[in-house]
Amino acid sequence: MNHFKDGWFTELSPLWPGQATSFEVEEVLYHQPSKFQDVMVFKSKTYGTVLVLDGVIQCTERDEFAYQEMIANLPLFSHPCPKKVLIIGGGDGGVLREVEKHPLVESVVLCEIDEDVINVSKKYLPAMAKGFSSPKLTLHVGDGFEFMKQNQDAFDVIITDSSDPVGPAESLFKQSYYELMKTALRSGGILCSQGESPWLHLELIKEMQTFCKALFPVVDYAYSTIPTYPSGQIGFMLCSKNPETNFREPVTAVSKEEIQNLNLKYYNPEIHKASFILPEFVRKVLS
Ligand code: SPD
Repeated sequence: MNHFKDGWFTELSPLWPGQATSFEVEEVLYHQPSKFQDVMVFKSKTYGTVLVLDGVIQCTERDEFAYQEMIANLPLFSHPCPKKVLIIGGGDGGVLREVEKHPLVESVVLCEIDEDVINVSKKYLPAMAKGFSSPKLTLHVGDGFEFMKQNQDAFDVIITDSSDPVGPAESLFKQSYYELMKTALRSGGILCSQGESPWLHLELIKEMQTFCKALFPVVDYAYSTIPTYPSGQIGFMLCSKNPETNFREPVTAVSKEEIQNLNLKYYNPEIHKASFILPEFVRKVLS
């Protein structure tokens, strides 16, 4: 599929038929196939540098924080003591940047299958990739399934920062993957996964919610607004092994001063609570 025309990049995919997002391109900085996918980075006219995998936008410098801060902080501020964190995917480093600065996090493992994504991000997206120099980090290049099979009962929080359910990430939206995360979580552990958009994938979200409810005592769904992703919105599936967890009330409400110190641009305790309030057409299906 050719995504470039007349100086514009257009994000086309069968996952959002009949619609597309376009960005005016200043310069293509990198474009090579990796072992797993097509990897591209371009400088856009108004959204800064953009990372694209298999033709799908993963992040732009302008709005990436709306996703990375929420997928990281919704679970971290729902757990009373999130000491050990595992990130599956997240090769651009943005979620890692958010996780490693959380004061209660002592160690983070990032397990990414595609080393090229990490290297490209270090070179072209340094503000996202800066977490890779954290002393809290252990980097594992490999398959998330295999890693979790060998690391059971090991993590307080698991975050799955994946691309969409086609190609390398397809299996990360399936029940068997959630079963594996359950065994890799310690007692009381929490997971948060990229959960697509209710505007486009409500059936998939419902299906995931159904198997999650069979596995975990507490399951909830939140979302963030982000202009770059299809339909301007992306959701998060949250599950807890602790029946007492209430995702809608942060365990610790981060203060205004800490928000400044942590350099948070999207997340605050109010948006944490509000992100679980769903529009009626979604609430009807997911309730
Ligand atoms: N439709 C694209 C969804 C991409 C979600 N993952 C983004 C990775 C950012 N760290």
